[in-house]
Amino acid sequence: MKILRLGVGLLAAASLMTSCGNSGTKNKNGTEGALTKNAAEQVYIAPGEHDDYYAFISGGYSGNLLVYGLPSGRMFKEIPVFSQFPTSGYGYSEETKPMFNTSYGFIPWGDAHHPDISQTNGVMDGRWVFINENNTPRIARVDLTTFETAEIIEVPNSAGNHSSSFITENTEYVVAGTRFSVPVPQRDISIKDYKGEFKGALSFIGVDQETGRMEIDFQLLMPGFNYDLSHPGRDKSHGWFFFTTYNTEEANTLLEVNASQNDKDFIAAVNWKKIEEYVKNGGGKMMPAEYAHNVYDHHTHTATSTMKNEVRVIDPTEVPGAVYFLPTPKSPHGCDVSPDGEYIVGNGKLSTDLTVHSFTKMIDAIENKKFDGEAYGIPILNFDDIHAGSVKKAGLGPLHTEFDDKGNAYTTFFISSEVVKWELGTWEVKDRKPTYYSVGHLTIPGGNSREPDGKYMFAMNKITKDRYLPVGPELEHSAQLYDISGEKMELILDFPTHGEPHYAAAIKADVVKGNSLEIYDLEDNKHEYAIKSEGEARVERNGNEVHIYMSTIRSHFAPDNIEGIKVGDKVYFHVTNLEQDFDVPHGFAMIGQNNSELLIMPGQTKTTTWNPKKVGVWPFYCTDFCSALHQEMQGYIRVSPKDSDIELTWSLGDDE
Ligand code: K7E
Ligand code: CUA
Repeated sequence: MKILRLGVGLLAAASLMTSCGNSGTKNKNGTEGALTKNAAEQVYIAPGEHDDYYAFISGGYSGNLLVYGLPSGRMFKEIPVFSQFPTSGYGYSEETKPMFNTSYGFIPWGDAHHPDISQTNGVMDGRWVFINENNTPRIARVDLTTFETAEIIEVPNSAGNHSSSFITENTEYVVAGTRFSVPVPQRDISIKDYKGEFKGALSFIGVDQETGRMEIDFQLLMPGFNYDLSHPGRDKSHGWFFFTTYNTEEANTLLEVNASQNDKDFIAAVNWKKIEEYVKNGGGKMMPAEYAHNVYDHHTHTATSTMKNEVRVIDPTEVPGAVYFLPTPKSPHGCDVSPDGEYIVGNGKLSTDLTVHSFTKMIDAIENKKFDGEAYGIPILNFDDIHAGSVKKAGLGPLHTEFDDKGNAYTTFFISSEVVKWELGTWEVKDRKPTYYSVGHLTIPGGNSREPDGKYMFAMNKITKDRYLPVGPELEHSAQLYDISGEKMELILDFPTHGEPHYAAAIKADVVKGNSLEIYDLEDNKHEYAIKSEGEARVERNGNEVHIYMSTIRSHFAPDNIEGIKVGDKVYFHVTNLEQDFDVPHGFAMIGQNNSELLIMPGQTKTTTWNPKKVGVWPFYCTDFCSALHQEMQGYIRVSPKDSDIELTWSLGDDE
């Protein structure tokens, strides 16, 4: 890796010297001093100024979604999605625990890969971000008024929910595909019976246009390949969805060898409009399937979880014209569609060429029934009939492709650690720039829509090594921002990301920022334990359950002294933040709590529990520095023995 970097660095330096012909000090990227200064200006956002774009970068194995600004690379927020987050109490508070309910029980962690932003007419509209969980298959929806997770739906009959969560042109569907095929329904069979017995489910999850609510409309039960990535058709190919497959060999052991035998795997082309129609006419069949659907309501500030017990499944061979296989070399990873919907790029990670299929040619071949056999009853098209062109010897290990607004495509190459710019139609390579190091995905704002924005591109790298000050063996990953407005790409910024940044979705800030909420309206707080004023603060005992209706306002809790709690009680703190000013949260933490603190936004109610185990007088306090008298924001709870007859009392100030 080191050798490679030096090699490319020298090349870059050499080309700069010949093109500019001037001398100057060179930094370790091989760029010249004056250019470096220019790059700094390009990413500089003056204090108090705002960035031009939001970037939503997946947190990978952190399970979360990170919000960054571009071009500065500054991080604004970590949105907890699939993982417990003690910073806010997400997944620990009573209100948010139901978000982690699944058919496997409570799952406190997830592996998030591909965020995608909602669209209207093929253009990003900034209402919601969807993101997949790979390990225990789920799709989440983040609301971009609150920047909080609003919904999580489990995907049954799936494993390794990887070719997800991509959005159709009008957010009709968020689509999820299974990476690991599994027995459907799950049952106790030999792994050797893989071939024919295992299925790959492609799930089409409908999205309600008013509320954003998700429901699984249907699952297509495909042959037992690995469905790796996907993208929707758009514009002329709207109504289709494309999925890369590997392991069409259907191997179940040593896949690194056994799943690399076939010269070509497939891109599966799915005509979802046709299947939608079939379903509307009663097609498909309901099969028993257990999966959780969890919804957070920001009026009640509470999530509910519902267990579903059936799902509609479709056998692709029963819907003529619904699915075709496009032969594609060789174990493709990314599957990307050009802004006009004409080109489908298959990034064959074991091929030296990038393969591009033509949607027009595909339709033509289908209409003329030019098939080259079938797999499990699904017609296979002829490679030559659908092939638009190939980018020859573009690099090593192509992974993902994005597009600009000038007819160019940008592909990442993992093995040769570079981004290559090439032209749609001529398939000519126009530029290549090294990435430091081993790039995975890349993102262009609006890149997965009809209207990409050709100003910036950022690469998300798997290896960080020497890019930042060393921090021991475990490093954050690194992203690199390039200016792509000119003929040649220019590296202008490195910035660290948190977790593993598989993919990111980015959008013009103007589309989103005006909708962002500042506070929750206290009057509108419908939480069942909310109080609207200090006068309503109280403590109620019900057997050994104690409910404390507590409020916060600068700079005290009400009540702040409580007596009559006993060892063995289960104490619920229902804390309402009465503030109605922007950016005045209060926190709550109790000594010896076995869960996490709460961070409560203005107008919001959150609940945490505490099991007092020891007799004594125990403090609680506000964890967020909320005013000059924040350190005074505290209280005490007296805990008496189990059999004590101390009366339950509470107080604030002199009203004892
Ligand atoms: Cu990291 Cu999109 Cu999960 Cu490729 S995937 S790198
Ligand atoms: Cu409230 Cu500190």
